[in-house]
Amino acid sequence: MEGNVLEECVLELFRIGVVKFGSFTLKSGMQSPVYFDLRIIISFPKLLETVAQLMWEKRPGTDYQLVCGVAYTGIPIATVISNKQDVPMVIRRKETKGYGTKKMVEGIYEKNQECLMIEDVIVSGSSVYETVETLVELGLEVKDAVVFLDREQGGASNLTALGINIIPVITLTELMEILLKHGRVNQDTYNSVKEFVASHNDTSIVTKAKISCKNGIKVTDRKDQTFESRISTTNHPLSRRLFKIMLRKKTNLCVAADVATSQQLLSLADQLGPHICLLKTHVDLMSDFTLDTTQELKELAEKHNFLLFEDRKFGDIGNTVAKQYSGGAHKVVEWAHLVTAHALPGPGVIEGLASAAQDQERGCVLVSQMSSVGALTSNEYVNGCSRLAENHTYFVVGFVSQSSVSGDSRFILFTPGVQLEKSVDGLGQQYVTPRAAVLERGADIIIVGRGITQASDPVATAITYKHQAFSAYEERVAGGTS
Ligand code: S5P
Repeated sequence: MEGNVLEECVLELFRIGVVKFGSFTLKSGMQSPVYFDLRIIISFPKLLETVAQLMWEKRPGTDYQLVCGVAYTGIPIATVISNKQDVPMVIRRKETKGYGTKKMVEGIYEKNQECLMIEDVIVSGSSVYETVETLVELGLEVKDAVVFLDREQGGASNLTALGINIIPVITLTELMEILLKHGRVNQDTYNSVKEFVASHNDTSIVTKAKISCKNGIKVTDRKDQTFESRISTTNHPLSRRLFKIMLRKKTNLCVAADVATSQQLLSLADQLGPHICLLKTHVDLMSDFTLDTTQELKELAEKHNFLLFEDRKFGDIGNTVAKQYSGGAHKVVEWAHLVTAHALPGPGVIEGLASAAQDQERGCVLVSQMSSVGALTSNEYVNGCSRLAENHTYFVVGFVSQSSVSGDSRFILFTPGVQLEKSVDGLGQQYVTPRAAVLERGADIIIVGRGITQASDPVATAITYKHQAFSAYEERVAGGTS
């Protein structure tokens, strides 16, 4: 009986346009071939009642004293359940009101009351978790969440790992089977959704307590782990070296030596060497840069214990970047430990660079976000970079970014656009302070160019940046950001 009601309900939801096929960007930035928009159900009161009834029948417990719908679509469903079953309801606001009682939760409740969560669709499970977190902070007991549709993208296992029992009325696969069986979709559409589900099931949740949960396994967020502990989690030898250098020299400063001559570069490298973990170059800015310069640069890097980072931003097909990296006038692969690369070409750019590196200890940093005004690095692009990195940890060391694009402690985040004062230059560069870069934007390493190279006393200025950035890192791992 329930099977028929469910099938009819799914067909009706399809008829009114709740299920859409095409190309959709989800809240997380993920691109999906299917979208489930249950919001419109408020325009179909009878169908809303059926959905609410199907969800209520799935409740695992017997004595809930409250129901709570996750904003927004969970709220009207929970309202119907509350009304029909005579169970009081609470609502958790998305933002605290700036006036009145400033309450996060509306409705009357008492500590230790058991509350059933109601949500329309889960992807990672983060919306459910955020709501549960607030209710639990107020002393309510929340163990069970009924969702109408589980998109099977890791949300259920993430929530289970965080102690929430998640019960879907239907999974995306089951929904697609019903639509296929009744001829509402063809086999190709069915297959494309199945493929999507199989390849996009590794979503994650980061909790307020900074525990993140990925693939159903709890892990502490990158930002809260010490460089020391990350030495053992990363599998890239250059990341391990960088962590060790940063700890030994107490510096997470990378200087961008964007100068015009080899002499200026070598002189900066020697003066600033004791205070940096990395020296970033754009050797194509110099007219006189030769392989002799690289020899001297390598000696200075040895002498002061820092790594060399050529910011070439490789961004072509694998075959081309492999030749650009190993050949040309600069033979970058022979002297630069790290290079930057754009993720735009896809995996080929990393594989091309890695093939040219052969067995030398080399790595790349993917440009995930840029510091310039109007950068086109959308959420989808950022997520794509993370997936590329996760699949190429043998070569990708981390990301150039402006926010905490990854909670994965194996990756190092490099943040440029840093000066002692928040400001802009005349060509779209935007600056934040070293403290903001580390504490608010999640940088592990700050990249500073003109703030140091054009200072009247570059060494003294580098020391100021070094102290500010490293103490912000120490504060962060000590729990200072919460
Ligand atoms: O988004 C970015 C990425 C990079 S690598 N924004 C940046 O500014 N960079 C580089 O960082 C840029 O090419 C330059 O070498 C350095 C910033 O220099 P500054 O003088 O503005 O501090």
